[in-house]
Amino acid sequence: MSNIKTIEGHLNAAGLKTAVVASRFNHLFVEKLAGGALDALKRHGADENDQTLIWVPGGWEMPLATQKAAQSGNYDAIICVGAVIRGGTPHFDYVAGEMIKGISTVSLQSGVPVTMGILTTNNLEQAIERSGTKMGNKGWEAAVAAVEQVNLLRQLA
Ligand code: INI
Repeated sequence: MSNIKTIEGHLNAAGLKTAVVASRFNHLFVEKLAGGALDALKRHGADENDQTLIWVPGGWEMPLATQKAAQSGNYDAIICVGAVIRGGTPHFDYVAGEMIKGISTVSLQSGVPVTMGILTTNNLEQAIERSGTKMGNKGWEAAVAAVEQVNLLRQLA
């Protein structure tokens, strides 16, 4: 293994310009995810002045705003945070499916790393667990993934 050329991203966020795109729907959870993402960036060396927080109404609106942010050229990476919680109708599937497919398309088409800190849960308890309690904070994890991905892609360019 030691002779194998290995390329991987480091976790130093110094100088990185990032946007956190957050959906207001289920705000109780999403504000924790957004806070977790911003905290992770800061703790990995990013400057607060290089961070932007963009609020969209709901997950449905996330792909277009993320696309605009990616096209602006202002950000090295975009971290999407949101929460879709299953209800009694198929609404969940439409919103979750489109928002996640949409941000993935933005990333592939723009070349800007977009990471996914979006909860798709069956109930409120699962959302609580993943927004800063016993299962961690998915916003924090998505921010760390963004830092790693930016630093990886710079080596692949
Ligand atoms: N938006 C979410 O981000 N999460 C949800 O769980 C959700 N549910 O379940 O309805 C949701 N709906 C709103 C949607 O994203 C749009 O904002 C709305 O339809 C207006 O276009």
